[in-house]
Amino acid sequence: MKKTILTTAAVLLAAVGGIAAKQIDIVPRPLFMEVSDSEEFRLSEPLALRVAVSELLPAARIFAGQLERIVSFEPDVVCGKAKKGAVNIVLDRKLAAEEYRVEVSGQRIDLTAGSPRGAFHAMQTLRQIAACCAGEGETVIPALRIEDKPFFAYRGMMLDVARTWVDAPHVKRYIDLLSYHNINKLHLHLSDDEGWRIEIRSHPELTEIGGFRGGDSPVRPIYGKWDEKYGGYYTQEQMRELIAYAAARNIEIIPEIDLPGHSRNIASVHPEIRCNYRPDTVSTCGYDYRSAWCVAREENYALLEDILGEICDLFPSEYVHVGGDEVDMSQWKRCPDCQALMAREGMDDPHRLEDRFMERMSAILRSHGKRTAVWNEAVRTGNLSRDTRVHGWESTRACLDATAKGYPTIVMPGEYFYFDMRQSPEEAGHNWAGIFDARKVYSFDLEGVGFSEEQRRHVAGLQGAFWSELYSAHEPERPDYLDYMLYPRVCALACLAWSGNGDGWVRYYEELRTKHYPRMEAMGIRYRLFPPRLVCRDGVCTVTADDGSEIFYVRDDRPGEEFRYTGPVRTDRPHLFRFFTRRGTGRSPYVADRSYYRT
Ligand code: TNX
Repeated sequence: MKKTILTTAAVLLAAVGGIAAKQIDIVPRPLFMEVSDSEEFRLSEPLALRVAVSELLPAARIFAGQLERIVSFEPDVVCGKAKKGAVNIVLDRKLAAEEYRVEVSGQRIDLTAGSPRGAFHAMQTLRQIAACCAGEGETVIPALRIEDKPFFAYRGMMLDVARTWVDAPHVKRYIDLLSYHNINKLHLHLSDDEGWRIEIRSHPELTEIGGFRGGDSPVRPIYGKWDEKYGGYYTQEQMRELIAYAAARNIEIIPEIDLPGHSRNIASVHPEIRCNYRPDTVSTCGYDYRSAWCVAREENYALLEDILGEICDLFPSEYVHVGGDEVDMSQWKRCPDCQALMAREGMDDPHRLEDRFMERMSAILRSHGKRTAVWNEAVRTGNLSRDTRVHGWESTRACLDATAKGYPTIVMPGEYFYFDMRQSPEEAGHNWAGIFDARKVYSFDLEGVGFSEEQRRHVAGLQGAFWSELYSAHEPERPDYLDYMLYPRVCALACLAWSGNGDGWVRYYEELRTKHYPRMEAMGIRYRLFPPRLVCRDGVCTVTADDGSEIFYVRDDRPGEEFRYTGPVRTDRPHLFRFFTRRGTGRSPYVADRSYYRT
């Protein structure tokens, strides 16, 4: 996880060509950076971004739009040979896929990358350089050389759009923000017990009915949405657009259809896919809560072929995720058909049924030219083929187990990377995997938690997750819930996955406060602040804010009133004090955090 930084990237420049000294800060810090004050390049009109191949056009156009906001004119984007006076973007296949170089001289700027994905990073680095060098008048960039590449090829985030519906414009914003953080995979959890979110043209009922719960839907209401029919879904057309939108920002969307458990939604629409027995529904007011596909029912595989066939055609990703988590096997134990199948095949454990089911999913995916990704439970027996990619979520132990068995593994244990967990005991969120903030995310160390060198070779990357059960419940009172849960935890994950945590927390925390907070504020991200720090001695507490901002408090004996904190408080008061900080931008005031602390 540690990486050598050859040269400090934050270089304080001497006055360049009469311009005041500027500091060039690239986040995350590149592997190598050298700045020279001998020459400079002016970003002045007219300016061309010259791309060597047309594949680079979409990302170059996005970059041109970003530059316009910095230099106040829009550069032309053209396809053609590198030239003097231009920003040239070329590919050099000798570099690794996401490896890139930025070279600025007095005559030209050259961005060189191993693939369009690397070129995207080169452009984003130049965007950051331009932003650092911008001021009154022309933007002047000193001669420099940067070499960079990421630590992990897979740097992901999972978003659960099944429990809480997140529409396409919001997913685009989510992609924009992730892309700024060099996250390159978006794992979309498209189906679960509570929702089916992707159109399947051969079975329109899956979304027309299963995309909505409550009201007259056969799918029960849940998660704060009790009184309304609630939901939505992406048409294939919309999803194609999202895929292209993400790809232009170097993000690959990896779809997940969660099987054979977590399937109550599709089972409510197609009850015949369930096991062959009548469940007792008296205690559940007539609702059939069974959530697993019957493994023995042959017709199920035709429906699954229809679904996965369309998913494979729609998504260009190499992998399709088919779930495999938290299967309630008691349904298979009660099913005469599943039992007969087990007896016929000499299986003594229902986990073999899951193996069987997953093997058939893999066969479908393979026939469509795809590879299989699953949650860690699916490889507990170790029977699935070793080209299956495992998402280790339950614990660090589960990730250790998957890598020990030789599976390529995405490391995302809940206790470090589940951003639906609460960030302090007083705040909103789940806590089954722990209570943690960005500091813990940043501290993750493969070696430190016990991965051997051999196991580390099987780690394909890191991923954070946001599960959305609580989102729909919190959304009405807190529309910024998603930002608040994700940021700055995503910043810490992104840093970890791109350049490691070798700097240590103290330095990274400084970077967060001085660089990421203002950046996120400018981007309109409603990030969480660390709660005020409370230091109590001899019954007197002093409170300080993470970013030096003002502190407010409420008292339980005077509800509805907010007070400005001005000095120490005594702990022997009969009241409960709750302290919080608040950040506002001039344009759009918002409360970034209301983390309560008791004295
Ligand atoms: C576990 S992670 C789940 C999800 C929940 C999540 C809540 C996984 C594969 N299953 O169904 O939403 O915990 O943190």
